[in-house]
Amino acid sequence: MKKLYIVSLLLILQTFGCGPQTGSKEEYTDSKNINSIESGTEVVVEAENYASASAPFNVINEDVSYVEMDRAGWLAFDVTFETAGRYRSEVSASSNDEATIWIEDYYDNTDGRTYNVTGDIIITSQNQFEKFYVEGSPFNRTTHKIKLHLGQGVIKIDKIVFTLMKEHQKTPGNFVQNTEGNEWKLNWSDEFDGNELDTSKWTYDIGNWGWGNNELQYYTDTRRENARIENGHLIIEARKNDMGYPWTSARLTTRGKVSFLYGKIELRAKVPREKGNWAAGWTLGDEYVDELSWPYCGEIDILESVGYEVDDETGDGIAHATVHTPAYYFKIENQISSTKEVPNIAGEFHTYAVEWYRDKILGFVDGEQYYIYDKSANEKEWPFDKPQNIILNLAMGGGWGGAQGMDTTVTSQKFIVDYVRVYELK
Ligand SMILES: [Ca+2]
Ligand SMILES: [Ca+2]
Repeated sequence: MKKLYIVSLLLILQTFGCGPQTGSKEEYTDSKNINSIESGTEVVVEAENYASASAPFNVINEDVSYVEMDRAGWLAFDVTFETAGRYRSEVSASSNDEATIWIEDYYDNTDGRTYNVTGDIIITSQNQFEKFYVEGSPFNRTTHKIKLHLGQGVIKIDKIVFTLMKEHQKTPGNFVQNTEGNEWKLNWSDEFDGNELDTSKWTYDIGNWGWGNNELQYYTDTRRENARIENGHLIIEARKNDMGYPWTSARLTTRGKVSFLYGKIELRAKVPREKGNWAAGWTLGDEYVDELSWPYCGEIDILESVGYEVDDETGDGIAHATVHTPAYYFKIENQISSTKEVPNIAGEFHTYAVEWYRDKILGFVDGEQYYIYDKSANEKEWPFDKPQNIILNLAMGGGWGGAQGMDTTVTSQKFIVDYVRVYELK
């Protein structure tokens, strides 16, 4: 899911003219260094207590104390989170012109990467402080070096408040599949029968922080309109202009319930066809807690399909298989992918699978192999001796799904999954 993050990063650079600021000569350091107060599940960061900034912005002390940013730049803070999880990131601010801000995490990371954990937040309040927020930002339990970036406009910033929405759940146990033998035997599955999603197997990833890719959708929590069981199928439905968001959708994960090591992971699915969607069935390492975890945790993309590659008339499209590891991933532009044309990928069910061995990962569509990843020399090439959890989601827009724009006539898109099965060799 992360392969085109670099595109969204470039978009950010182009749109706002601000990116990694490490070369700045203007850096100004405030004498105060008390950046955050942690109380329970709320972390309050007063803007006026910034540790450093791209320029010496004015601190104003009135009824509230705030920082007036009169030009593009950033304020930096050290912020300690006591609980790992998904947070609401809320900024109290005002602006007389529409100011655009975003929050960068781990700005001094050794990989030289930019972690955008909010996406754009537009500040439209005139003359008085109001609260603007996005939800779902992932933060590990540690001290984070964050920057609040102002891309454009003039803004008054009082504070940032991070509120815990969902604590990070460790996965209690995992299925280890045998990899020696002649025949695949079923070990775990969800056939999506019955009337309700089986919550002993799945949980919801929630929020609209952009998911590392500037995506448009808000992933909802336990909402039938976005994720439901119908006629033996899981329906993930993206809905336009819903609940006050441009799009709502759902992202289901087995993280916190069950995870898997080795074996064959198979899903049977139909993807949506219109321009702008990005459907995926994939796995992510259990060690993922926040954006710094990736790609060290490893990722295996079993099926990815983007709507602009699907023919409107025939429904023909393209399946993508990829793995991401510390040695091979998008940022260094060497991730190892393969594609396969799939007839009527949107109109008919097809079966997508990976076979995950101790030294290689193979990808299949309808039983035909089209992908191999066989680099297992060291931990950087092969983070795949640790459990991965399964994720099913339908994104809208973003660096890849939205790369050719959105079909503006579409108000609903459905990713339909018949089953997910995990097998081992016997
Ligand atoms: Ca303040
Ligand atoms: Ca089924």
